[in-house]
Amino acid sequence: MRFLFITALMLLAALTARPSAAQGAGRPQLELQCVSYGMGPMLECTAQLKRRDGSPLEGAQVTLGALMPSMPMAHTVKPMKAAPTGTPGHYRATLELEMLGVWAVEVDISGPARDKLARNLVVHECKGQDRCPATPAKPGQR
Ligand SMILES: [Cu+2]
Repeated sequence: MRFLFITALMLLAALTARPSAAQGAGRPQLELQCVSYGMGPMLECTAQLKRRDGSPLEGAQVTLGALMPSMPMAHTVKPMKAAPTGTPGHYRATLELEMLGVWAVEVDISGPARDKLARNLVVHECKGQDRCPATPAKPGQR
């Protein structure tokens, strides 16, 4: 009986320890800021990546891509390798989109962390020399 109890305790400890251990290695946190400009339109995005502990995720290989959730297969936007900006954990690339509207921008991360994250953004028309921030799409907005 005592043996069973100890086994159960150890099992419980293993189960509860698992999530925090996974979080330590865990998924990076992404903040994605994009601006559109010009014809295309072009979309310049800066992915700001942090580890779970809040420190910048440096030395990662980051690739940005985009697709239109409402038009699967309709677009073939070339994925672009994002370059470090000089600010730790920040990576930037410019995508050539084919139309305005809601785009899912995908952030592919490898190196110290491996993950694929995406954000749905509304890419607005931007006239002349302006640069216009892409805004978060509402849930279900396409
Ligand atoms: Cu489209």
